[in-house]
Amino acid sequence: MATNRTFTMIKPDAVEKNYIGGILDKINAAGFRIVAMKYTKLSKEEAGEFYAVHSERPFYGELVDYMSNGPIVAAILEKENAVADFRTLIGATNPAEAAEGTIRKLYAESISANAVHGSDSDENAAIEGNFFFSSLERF
Ligand code: IDP
Repeated sequence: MATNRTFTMIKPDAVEKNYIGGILDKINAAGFRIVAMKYTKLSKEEAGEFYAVHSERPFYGELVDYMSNGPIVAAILEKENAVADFRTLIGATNPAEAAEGTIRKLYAESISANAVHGSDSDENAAIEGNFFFSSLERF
């Protein structure tokens, strides 16, 4: 059964370009409620652990370097059908293929520096939210 929560990060490229406000605006306007949020920076080890599922992919090293290169915003979002609706809101992994009006179309610069993360399943949303937030930090 679908849960009503997903997990997102505003990635280092978007934080660097001062897109935090614009991206949060799109998230709220699409009907998501922010139930946990923090501004933080991943170490290389933490980024490697977060993306361990991709460790066999050819871009893993590049991804870990990029995600530990600068601060990020991590958040848990709530809305009915959160995982699927948020994937629609952010658009395709490659911004060149992302639909008009999606966050990646508006704010991403490349397939690797693609502005935002969005969980791809309810199970991963729970795992990823727990990676960043304790039960005391979500409302
Ligand atoms: P997703 O973030 O849209 O779910 P995934 O395939 O799960 O896409 O990949 C995770 C992340 O790895 C992407 O968001 C992107 O930052 C990076 N990535 C994916 N494919 C490539 C690639 O071909 N080259 C470089 N980085 C990539």
